[in-house]
Amino acid sequence: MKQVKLIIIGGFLGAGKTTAVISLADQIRKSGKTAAVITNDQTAGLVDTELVRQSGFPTQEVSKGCFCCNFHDFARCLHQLRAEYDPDIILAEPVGSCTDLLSTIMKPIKNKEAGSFYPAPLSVLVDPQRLDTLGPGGSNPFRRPEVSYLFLKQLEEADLIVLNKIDTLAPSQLTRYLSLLHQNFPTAKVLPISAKTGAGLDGWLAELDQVPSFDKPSPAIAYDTYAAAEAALGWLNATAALTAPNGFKLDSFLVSLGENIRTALEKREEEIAHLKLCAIGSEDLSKLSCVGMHSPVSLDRKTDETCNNAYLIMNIRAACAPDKLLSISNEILDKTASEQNISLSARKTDCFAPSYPNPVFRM
Ligand SMILES: Nc1nc2c(ncn2[C@@H]2O[C@H](COP(=O)(O)OP(=O)(O)OP(=O)(O)O)[C@@H](O)[C@H]2O)c(=O)[nH]1
Ligand SMILES: [Mg+2]
Repeated sequence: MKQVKLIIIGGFLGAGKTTAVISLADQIRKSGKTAAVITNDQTAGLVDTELVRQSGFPTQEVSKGCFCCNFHDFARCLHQLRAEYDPDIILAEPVGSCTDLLSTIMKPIKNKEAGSFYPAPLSVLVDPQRLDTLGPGGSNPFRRPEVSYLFLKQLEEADLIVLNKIDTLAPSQLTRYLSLLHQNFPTAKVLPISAKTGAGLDGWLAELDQVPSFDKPSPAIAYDTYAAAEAALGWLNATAALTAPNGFKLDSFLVSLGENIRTALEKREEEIAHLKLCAIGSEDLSKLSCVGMHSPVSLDRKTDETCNNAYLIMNIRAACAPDKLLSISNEILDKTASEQNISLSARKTDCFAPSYPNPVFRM
């Protein structure tokens, strides 16, 4: 069996990793090669896994914590995909609050799994809006300084900094962000792309054919600050069955729910990192994201479906205490469902702050 290329795509919550993974996997498929995907979260019930599966790629989910703290689980998923599908390439999306991937994933893969897998250069995606306050005299990209620390550490270890969402930028903005990244992270290659339109994907794939240099030292990471950043983020994964005898529109329910959660968090001055909602009907799904208080809610995947029954997945990451996040999301879900005469059942909710990162290997 052949050695499989492993492409790790890191970056902060909402940077566009899942969108990029699906676009790259599509591009790989078009080139006649085969791709599989591993998604990752602190707990089960992932919008991302649903989206990747819908795109038709073999998918595994590591859902009991990040790849680095569950390296053996990650390796088991890699081997399972290789044994079942024999893909040319596996794309893996670590949790968006993870850093130190070079020491805790890339080097362990190279040293312990060399017979089966080889890592491509480490890509870290970035949303240009998060860069607005970077640079001399700039303030922190996040209200909480420890979250800003985590965000900058992610970029610092990248072989490839992938400036995503360039479809939203004017040429002068693009030039400014590129030079900001070159100045702040001189050892990384900076690649402008749009995961949405496909711009720049060929160039990125060409860079991913290079062999990463493992000679460069991993950035020093203050684990206590990294842990404080993760702990500052409330994490909510919830699922529920939705029923309405008179029917309801998936898109409009999702938009109302997203807007209402965003407004409720804003009113309480709680900062969204990424709010993701997905409603799955009998034929199609509707999916919405909001990637920060600077951003509106965006219905990324629309369906005109009116249905009587659907399945809802909510993934919210916000700089908010978990108990507060839980009560806000429950209250808003109840209110929005009742306004649209939808009843809720089989509700499951996990809400917590990620625990101290404790990688299996650190090389
Ligand atoms: N305009 C534009 N939007 C994009 C692009 N890539 C992603 N997005 C949007 O950004 C939002 C977040 O995208 P995701 O792919 O879910 O981001 P992520 O990094 O996987 O987020 P997490 O899994 O929470 O860490 C969604 O609304 C996407 O549609 C892009 O190239 N252009
Ligand atoms: Mg994602």
